[in-house]
Amino acid sequence: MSTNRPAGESLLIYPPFADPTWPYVSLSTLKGYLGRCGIQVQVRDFNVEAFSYLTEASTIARWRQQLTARFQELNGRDSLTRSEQMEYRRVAEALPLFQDFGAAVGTMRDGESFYDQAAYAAARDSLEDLFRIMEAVCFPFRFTCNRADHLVAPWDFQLLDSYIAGRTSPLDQFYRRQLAELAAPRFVGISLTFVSQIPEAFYLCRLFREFFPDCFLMLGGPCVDLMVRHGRPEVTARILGYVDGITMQEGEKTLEQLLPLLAGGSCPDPAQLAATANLITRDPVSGIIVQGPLAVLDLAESAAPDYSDLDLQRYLAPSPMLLNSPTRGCYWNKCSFCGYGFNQSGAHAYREIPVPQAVADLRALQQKYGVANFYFSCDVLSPDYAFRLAQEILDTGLEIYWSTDLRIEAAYTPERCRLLYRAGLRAVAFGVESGSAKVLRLMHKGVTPERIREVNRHFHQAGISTAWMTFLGHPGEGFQEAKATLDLLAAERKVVDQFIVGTFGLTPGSRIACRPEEFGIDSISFTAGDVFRLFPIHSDRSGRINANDQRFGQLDAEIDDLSCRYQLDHYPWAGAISTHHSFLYLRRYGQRVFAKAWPLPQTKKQKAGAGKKIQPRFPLAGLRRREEEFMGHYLELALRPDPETGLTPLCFDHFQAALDREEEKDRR
Ligand code: B12
Ligand code: SF4
Repeated sequence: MSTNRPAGESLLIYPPFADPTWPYVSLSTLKGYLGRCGIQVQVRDFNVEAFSYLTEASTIARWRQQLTARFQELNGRDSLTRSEQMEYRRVAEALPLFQDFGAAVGTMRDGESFYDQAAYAAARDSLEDLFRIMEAVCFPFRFTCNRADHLVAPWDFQLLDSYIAGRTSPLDQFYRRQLAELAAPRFVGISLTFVSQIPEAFYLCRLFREFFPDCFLMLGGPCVDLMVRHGRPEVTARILGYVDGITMQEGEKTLEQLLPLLAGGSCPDPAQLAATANLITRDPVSGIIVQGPLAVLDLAESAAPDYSDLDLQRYLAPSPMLLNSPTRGCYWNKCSFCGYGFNQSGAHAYREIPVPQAVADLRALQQKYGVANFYFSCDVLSPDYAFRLAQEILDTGLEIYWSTDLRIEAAYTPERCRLLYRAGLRAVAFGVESGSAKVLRLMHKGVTPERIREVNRHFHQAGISTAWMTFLGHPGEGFQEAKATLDLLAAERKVVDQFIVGTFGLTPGSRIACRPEEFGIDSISFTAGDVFRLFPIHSDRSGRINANDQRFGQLDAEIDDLSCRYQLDHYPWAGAISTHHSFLYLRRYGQRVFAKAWPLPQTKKQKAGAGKKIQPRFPLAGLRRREEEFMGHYLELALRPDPETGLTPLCFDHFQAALDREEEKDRR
């Protein structure tokens, strides 16, 4: 940290890769609050700006040239190393996918073609093709709207350093262009919300440090909070090698206290930093890492999010929809598998923005940005709060449409659900989790299958689209219990408008992770590369279904049977739960729009290879098979815990060594 700071702007940056269909809420929420305190900050959504760069004709032309050259080079060889084989297949498969991506973006933003299901599906497929091209360009890294990872190794500092030093990011040029145009900022805060933002967040930290060595650089957001809270002991110090400070939990009080300390180019006394709420810094003299006192925001002090720095037309949707968080935390906070938000700290309890203030915020957002659609971006609303909010919306004549997550509660009677509908609620997502009474008890979910069925019907019959989020494999779940979930879904199919059947994943900080023995979990381990401890691996003796169980196939078949009756998709597309696109489709075509298959997209892609046939010298199907076999064997070894360290060996280095051994074998 330098003692000579520029007196420029304070920037808050939202990095790729995340959903480009609407602006995320965290930084605009901070800007709204700080504005109320008289502190100016500028928000930049690099995620959506990057999407424009990625679909620009010049970017695509450059990549096409690059991949064509690479293909010719590899295709001219007599043999390829194992890694080259993997790259070659991706390059050869990507070359025919070049097309006019601007047209796909145009469809997503167009008020007519967006709602043409076949045109929409074609545009969505085009954008997925773009990600496949990026996978070839950036091999061995992969990117989508909610993924940015290595072929197999989790992000650790070694992998991050090599990604950054190799200037591997597909956005390197874009970032350099943006940073070159900036006047030296005095403060840059980067939000690390999702795992899929890890590489670009750290990439940006390094670039900002290179361009503006004197600015105060900081990371905040739920993902970095998780990394520091659960990561290996050295993680905090290593992150502080990238930035001057890390904000844990909420950022309002941190920035309210920190930014005035940086005003006018002054350099804060380390003692002042150490006393700043929720802030982690390193004392420059002693090198000791210090954390400021915990601060929890009283939501009566909050302000409406301020989206004024963002160009809402830029997002991938025909009309804007805004996120707003009238509550924080969860009033239930008992579910066994959940480490949601920051509830586990105990200090971050369920809080609500007073109803009149929340409705005034919504009205202000509607007037300022001309939006009708809102997503209430919260863990949950309590029923009482939801009813009061709905009544206030009606009483004050606010005309909005909204979507949110709610808990299944007896309070949601038919009459109350009709009230919510009249107040604009059009889509709700429930954490149903299981259809088995036994598993729901194990989960401490506080609901029964009967209650789920009843409450869901009340919402559905009121005209509100209902989405069920379920998963299989909770510790203690056997075949019968897993089947009960699918049976419940099948039985209620006519009144369930969207669903997802996920697989249990152990969440750091959850009750199961903290008290594994209570749930029959034998051991919890991590891969050697997972220094942030984001992906615990567990083994249990509780009769859980596993892939070797023949009945597993039966469950898969049931899921397939259910899914083919719906039009489901992954984030952020129409068909996924709680996405902007899904909400627009639900509003246009009604509750059941995803409860039937859509027409197939017309194949109107303009293939790049047109006229120029690509003739792979090495058979692509054979290469795919070899890669799958290699990965299968590799992962079997790489995910086996070492009895001494308790870690499984998977990490970037270990994978590279396995590749080298394979190449050695091939040479012999
Ligand atoms: C609503 C929600 C969603 C919505 C909307 C998300 C969207 N638009 O992209 C939906 C349902 C679509 C969703 C989906 C997913 N979500 Co979600 N979601 C949430 C939830 C419940 C609320 C988010 C919110 O609005 N909070 C309110 C705002 C004001 O708080 P905030 O964002 O945390 O910001 C505050 C602080 O973090 C801090 N801060 C943030 N950035 C910065 C930066 C600086 C510089 C500073 C100083 C401070 C600071 O200050 C802010 C104000 O106090 C959170 C849990 C939670 N309680 O936060 C999970 C959460 C964000 N989701 C999570 C996940 C994993 C996902 C999914 C990947 C799930 C999946 N497997 O598919 C998807 C990915 C979607 C995507 N975008 O790609 C994780 C993210 C962490 C992680 N492990 O990656 C969270 C934290 C839940 C968890 N603990 O696991 N999600
Ligand atoms: S799963 Fe939902 S209801 Fe359960 S504790 Fe987590 S946020 Fe609350």
